[in-house]
Amino acid sequence: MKKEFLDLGRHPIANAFLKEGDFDDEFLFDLKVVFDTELKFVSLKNFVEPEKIFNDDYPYHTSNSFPMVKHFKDVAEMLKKKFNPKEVLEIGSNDGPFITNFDKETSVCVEPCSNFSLKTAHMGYQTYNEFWTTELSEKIKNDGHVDFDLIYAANCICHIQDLDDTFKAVKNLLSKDGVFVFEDPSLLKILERNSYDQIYDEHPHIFSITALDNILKENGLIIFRVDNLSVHGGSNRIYAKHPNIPSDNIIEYNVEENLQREDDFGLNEFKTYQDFAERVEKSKNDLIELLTKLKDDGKRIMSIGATAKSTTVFNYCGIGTDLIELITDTTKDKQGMYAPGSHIPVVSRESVNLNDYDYIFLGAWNFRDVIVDIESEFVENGGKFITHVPKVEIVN
Ligand code: JHZ
Repeated sequence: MKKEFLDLGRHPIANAFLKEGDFDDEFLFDLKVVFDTELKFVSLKNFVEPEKIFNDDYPYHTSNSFPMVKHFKDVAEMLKKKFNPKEVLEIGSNDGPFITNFDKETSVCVEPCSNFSLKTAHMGYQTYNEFWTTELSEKIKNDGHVDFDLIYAANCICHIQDLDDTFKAVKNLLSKDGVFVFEDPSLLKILERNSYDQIYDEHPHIFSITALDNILKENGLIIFRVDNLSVHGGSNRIYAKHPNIPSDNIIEYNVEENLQREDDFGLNEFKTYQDFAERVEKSKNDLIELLTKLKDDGKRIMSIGATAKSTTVFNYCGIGTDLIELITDTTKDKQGMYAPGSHIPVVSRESVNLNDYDYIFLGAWNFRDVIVDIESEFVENGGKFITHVPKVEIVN
């Protein structure tokens, strides 16, 4: 049974940046969140058609979140060492920061956004410009790729609505003792840190290990290891395989530890989600109060990082140019555009003199240390940052 616990109001597509003339035609939907009391699973109540989100204009280039390039290089090295995979498949390869660490001849990419699939194809990787489905897995098989020793996906599986089909497709292409490794934001971390801004159209599901354990088992795969990661404000890397492989039947203790930690926090209880909803509302009120007060005191506020997350914050809190004048972002495809829903202009970092501003809201709070470090001159000149995670506060 699915029970609703959070209503964040009307929202646009989190990465659908707009040109000025397009404001009136903006697509909006009700962003509500439900808890499945049987599978212990958190999902959006209303899914948005994937083609509306992941298309040729999709602007999130993983490589622009530049600390992530090192992250994916490190993951690739670790996986090579640990599993020595011969054939590798990446689902949701984006602009290639993971797959480029593997041989072109033995690697395959799947990527529905053609701006990215063309990129990895140009680099020489066989790339399927399609959504991940069992149908596609059959096609890949028919093309001669029978088995993959490593199937990897980062910030992608929680973007797919039909998880049964997703895991069936994985099972179809995973070699007998192959590993399926995927990382996505952690539900536990979101609840602990009150980072409700991980909730948006691109994330139809928000994963706990508990829910994944249930769903993967139902689809004939088992989790044998979990890594807790700090990226994206707290993510989990799940390692799954076919069950009953005699050569390696060990389920590492950290799976049980993670399940226990989630149970101890209350992830299996509906009340925990109701409490979270109350904290989310408080965060909204605190942020509006702080920004309004600063503005009334004549302060100027901008934001760094035109993130999907900040689309949720600005639309849920009703923040527009009255409170935040502009957003800088390193992504060329976002620059010169307007943020979804809030219509705050997005510009390049180079076009702004930060010293004209008193406060910077951290739209990319997950890169707080990197950004504060890069913008040390702003801090030396008395500028301050604002974050809302884990609570609304002025930092530095
Ligand atoms: P970042 C995206 O979410 C969408 P977002 C997606 N759904 C998902 O799951 C996660 O990623 C993983 C810019 N930037 O990574 C670059 C600066 O301007 O937090 C990016 O546009 N200056 C796939 O959008 C944005 O901020 C900087 O110094 O919430 C960061 O986006 C740095 C470091 C980044 O993901």
